[in-house]
Amino acid sequence: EKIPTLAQLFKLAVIKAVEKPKFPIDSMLLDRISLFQGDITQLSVDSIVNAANKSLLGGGGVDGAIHAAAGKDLLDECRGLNGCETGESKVTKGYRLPSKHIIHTVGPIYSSRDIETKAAQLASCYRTSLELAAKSSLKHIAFPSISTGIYGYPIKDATHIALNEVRQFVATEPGSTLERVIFVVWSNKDRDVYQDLLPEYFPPS
Ligand code: AR6
Repeated sequence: EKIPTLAQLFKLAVIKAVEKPKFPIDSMLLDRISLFQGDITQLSVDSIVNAANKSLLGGGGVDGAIHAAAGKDLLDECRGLNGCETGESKVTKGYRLPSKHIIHTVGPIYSSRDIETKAAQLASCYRTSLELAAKSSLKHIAFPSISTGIYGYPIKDATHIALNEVRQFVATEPGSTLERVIFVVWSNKDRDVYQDLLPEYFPPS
């Protein structure tokens, strides 16, 4: 099966998710990587990642948006998961979201002390989410910028970690079902950071 181009994928996603797209779509692509600016809850893909907290029972930011869009059944399933450690990930169904699954991961709360531990935990969020998606035979995974909102991780540092982990995974798991990894940014500032750093990790061929 031919992998759709980025433009095709997002045209599809937007058409499926909303009648009239209300946000600009800014994307770039190298074979299996996309950058998407907009609301992650509007995407129609195999899995989206939730930047959750250890309780997995909802919160603000993207977590709040995902729970609001997915509905109460998501909270019910999350209650049965017994929380999640920092750097770990757990999967649920997508319920009322256009996407089929949600991979809940718990990023570190940033502090300038013990940066190495925070960096390892953030890398682990990306790695365990990718592993879970592959293990669940999912074709797409869409990541928000984990820990860079309420949890305060500096966007540039976090983006280096995100891109590095995804590159490692994509490069070393050729047999995985994952066809596409989508980085989702909300703000223009975060989009600019990703656009600057993406070519370092995924150089155009
Ligand atoms: N779509 C895409 N990205 C979004 C959306 C959205 N709908 N909403 C926000 N973002 P944050 P964290 C971006 O704070 O830093 C919750 O209370 C946002 O601009 O959601 O990991 C949890 O329960 C930022 O770039 O997650 C935890 O307690 C990124 O998503 C805590 O926040 C992540 O920001 C987790 O904090």
